[in-house]
Amino acid sequence: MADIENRIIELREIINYHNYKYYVEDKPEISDFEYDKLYSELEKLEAERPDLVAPDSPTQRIGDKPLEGFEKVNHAVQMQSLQDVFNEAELLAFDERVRAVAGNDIEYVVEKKIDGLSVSLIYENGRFTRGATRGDGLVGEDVTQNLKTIKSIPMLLKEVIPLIEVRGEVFISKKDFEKVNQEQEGLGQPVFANPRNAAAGSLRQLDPKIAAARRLDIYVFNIQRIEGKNFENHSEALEYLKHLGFKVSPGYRVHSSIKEVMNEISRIGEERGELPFEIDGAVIKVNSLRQREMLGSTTKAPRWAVAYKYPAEKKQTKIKDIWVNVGRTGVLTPNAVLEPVRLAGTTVSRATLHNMDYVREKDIRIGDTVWVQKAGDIIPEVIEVVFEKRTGNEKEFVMPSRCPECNSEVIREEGEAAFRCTGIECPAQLFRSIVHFASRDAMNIDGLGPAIIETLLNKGFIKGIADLYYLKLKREELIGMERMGQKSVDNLLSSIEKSKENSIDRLLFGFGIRLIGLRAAQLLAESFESIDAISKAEVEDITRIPEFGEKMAQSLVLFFRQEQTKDTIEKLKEAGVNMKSSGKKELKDNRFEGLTFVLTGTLPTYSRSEASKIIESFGGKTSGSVSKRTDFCLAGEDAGSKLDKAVQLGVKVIDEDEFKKMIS
Ligand code: 0OX
Repeated sequence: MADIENRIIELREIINYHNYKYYVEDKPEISDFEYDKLYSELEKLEAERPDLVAPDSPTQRIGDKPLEGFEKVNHAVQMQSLQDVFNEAELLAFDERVRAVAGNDIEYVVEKKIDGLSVSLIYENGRFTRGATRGDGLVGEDVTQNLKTIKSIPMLLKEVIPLIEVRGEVFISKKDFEKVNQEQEGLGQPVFANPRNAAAGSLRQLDPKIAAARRLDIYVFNIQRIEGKNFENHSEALEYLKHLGFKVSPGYRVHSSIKEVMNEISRIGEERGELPFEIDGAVIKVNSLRQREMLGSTTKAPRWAVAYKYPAEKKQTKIKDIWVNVGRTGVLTPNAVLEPVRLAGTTVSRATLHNMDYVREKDIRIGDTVWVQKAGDIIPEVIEVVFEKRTGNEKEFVMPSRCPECNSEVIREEGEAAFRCTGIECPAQLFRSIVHFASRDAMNIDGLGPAIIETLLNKGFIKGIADLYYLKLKREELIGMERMGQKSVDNLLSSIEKSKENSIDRLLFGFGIRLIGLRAAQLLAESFESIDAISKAEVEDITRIPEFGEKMAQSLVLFFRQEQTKDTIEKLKEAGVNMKSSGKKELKDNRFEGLTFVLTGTLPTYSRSEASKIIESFGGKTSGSVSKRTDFCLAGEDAGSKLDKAVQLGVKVIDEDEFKKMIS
């Protein structure tokens, strides 16, 4: 019995040692195979003796239950932020301020500023007990379970001390970031824009198994609080953190002048691209803890430290071609295909050109040599043309008039930079269009949420909204799908079936036609007798509807002109989806169509608003002032200047009796 216990303790120590060698020092002493053997021996023994499984055993890094949410945590010591400086002059000003308070004998520590997510780790009696995100510096979130999956975070310290809280930056290496994004793509999930987002997203995963799979790492750079120990300076504290088993801020150095600091900053700037992790600057800290106390802090940031931010890296390369990407909202974005160039540690062969206005303003052409930069985020952009390198053989780029994904017409609205595809079945937009189609204000299809839609699309069950109404033919296959039992499939099919009876305003709104919102869809449904009638309407027919402007009408006409729209409507019709307005509106009397009335004075029986409603219900318009375009002035008692003006302009003046005759 005691043998098992001893062996368990021994194995934990051996495994912890090799974890340290591998994950902290990056100097493994045994092969993965040998490591795995030790690990599975420990797992086996712990399975035999569950009473001996300690929470800090190396086998317990990945908790088995996802969390419901994260608890809030009050930081005992504020997790301060850093003030930024952007150039040498600002750095010198910082040095001046420091020396004015703390004297001329100053040492600085320069660290790389890791671009990740700040966390605090608490150890009680040498054991890791709680880890939290920075949050706003005062209150963060308890992410202990996910932090435990980071192998470079020691579960047990090499020296047992009563209490220590340290601060570090959780990050993901450039290589692992690319792997994570490949995996995301494989799963049909959105990719992360940069390693920092990937690290933050992973640390905030409720399921620790997902967090564990993300290969997070940490660099520790500060002691927030400690009991029973004193240091004179920061570098001493960092050495002590190393001694405790932490992976400490890499390659930090102590400098005795701001000149040396500046050289170090330049050196880091040069090696930046080749580092295995992303940095967003360098941190300059006063080394002496006594001097730090003299300097103190503002409400947010210490006065004894600053972050030097490097300008975005940029390089010259050539644009081989410009192609167009269609986003999920249908917006067409021009992208430059580049001659590959190394930039901030990765090979860049594509860069965004944002939109057509940008391309014109900067006069960017195919064949141009351009400056490319990677700003804070990882997506590279073309920033300007090197005009000296123009040969005259460059070609201007023209936005295609048809969508490269689905061949529908591409439109650009007045005053908008974006070009958009109008295809209702455009594969690039399909997910969003179906989510909208099924949503509550549109076809209101119960049980057809984004997750199911995603699966239906991925498995090829649907290629457009009309296919939803043919899903019932694939009932058996649907039942075989992940997370879809017989009951939920039948419920879903019956909600789809039910939606066929919806009024056409829902269908119209569900099409997601640009500029046609809920109200416009209702007005259309009231003014036309069927979808067919709407699809045949001309711009002038539509602008007759009060509240409809030219742009809305054009958007509608363009939509119904598309082949994809026609096909979709045909399929919907065949499936039995309602295409007719509700009865009463079909009898609509438009005798005042195109006529404008001005009301003035008090009418014997109608109030003004009653009279206006009557006019509008017959398709007419009312206006507040008389002009040459006024057709009738409906005047009552005490009519004032409007009546005078009507007479003056020769507008026909009528009283209530005549009005009643007109509507009888
Ligand atoms: C980093 C980093 C961040 C301590 C006092 C205020 C900021 N991202 O690498 N913060 C700090 O320092 C804290 N140091 C760093 N190296």
